[in-house]
Amino acid sequence: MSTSVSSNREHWLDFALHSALGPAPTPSKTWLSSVLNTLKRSMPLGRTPFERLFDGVSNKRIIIAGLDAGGKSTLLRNHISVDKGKDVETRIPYVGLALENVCYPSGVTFHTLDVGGCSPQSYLKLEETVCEVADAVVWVIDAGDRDRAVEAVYELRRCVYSKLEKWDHDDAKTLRGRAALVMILINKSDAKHSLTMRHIYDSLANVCDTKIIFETDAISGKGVNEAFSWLAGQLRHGVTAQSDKKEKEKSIPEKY
Ligand SMILES: Nc1nc2c(ncn2[C@@H]2O[C@H](COP(=O)(O)OP(=O)(O)OP(=O)(O)O)[C@@H](O)[C@H]2O)c(=O)[nH]1
Ligand SMILES: [Mg+2]
Repeated sequence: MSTSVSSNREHWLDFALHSALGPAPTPSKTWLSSVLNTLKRSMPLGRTPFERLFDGVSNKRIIIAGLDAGGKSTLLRNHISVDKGKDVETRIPYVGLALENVCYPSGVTFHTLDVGGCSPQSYLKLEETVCEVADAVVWVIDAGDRDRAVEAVYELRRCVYSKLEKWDHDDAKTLRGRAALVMILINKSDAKHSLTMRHIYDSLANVCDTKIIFETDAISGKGVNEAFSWLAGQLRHGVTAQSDKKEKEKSIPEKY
């Protein structure tokens, strides 16, 4: 894990986090599991094309977050799962936060997280902390739900970027925001009159680069591999979205 739990965090929060996410992913220790992993690596046919995108990435925790009905579970079950959804583990820890998880043998784990609604203050803090301890946050926005676009962007800013927003007046160290690496998916791009990258980029103009935004359709799979291939590349090379200045800006259509 790239980010350690801050020392001044309240004890209940550490406990809730452990309960929600389990221990941080670690490499397999037994000789048998390492032999099996080696065998699995040398037999790539048994793995899905999606899993192969993450070759060379190990022990990373990726949170797939966003408002309800954005398509997080669909992404997890249709694309990330290696066993048609049978390997999706649903965990409802005592805090009541429902998380679905998929874990690859490499230690790359994906967790979905529902954000927003009328959650009590303690949940908001937990959501922010989950984003903070993740190696990457994939924020899913429902492109077909224009009515909640403002809420989706508000929650994204709160959960992922609120430290960044303090930066102008505060401390340069917080420039990267709360999460180490962020990718925004505008999912359901197949929906009629859907939101586009331009809408979201305009709402986030001061806090993110265009290159972290992708349009996806989790049902047909359009755009999904492209987006996660970018994410895997960032994780593989240890580059954070905000610090990689050399990458060319993605061009966004002017009109929407
Ligand atoms: N048209 C279209 N529908 C989608 C897409 N992705 C998901 N859906 C549908 O949207 C609905 C909600 O998807 P879920 O995957 O359950 O969304 P979620 O974010 O997990 O929702 P919660 O678990 O309620 O937070 C389902 O009926 C999906 O079939 C997409 O890209 N296009
Ligand atoms: Mg779901």
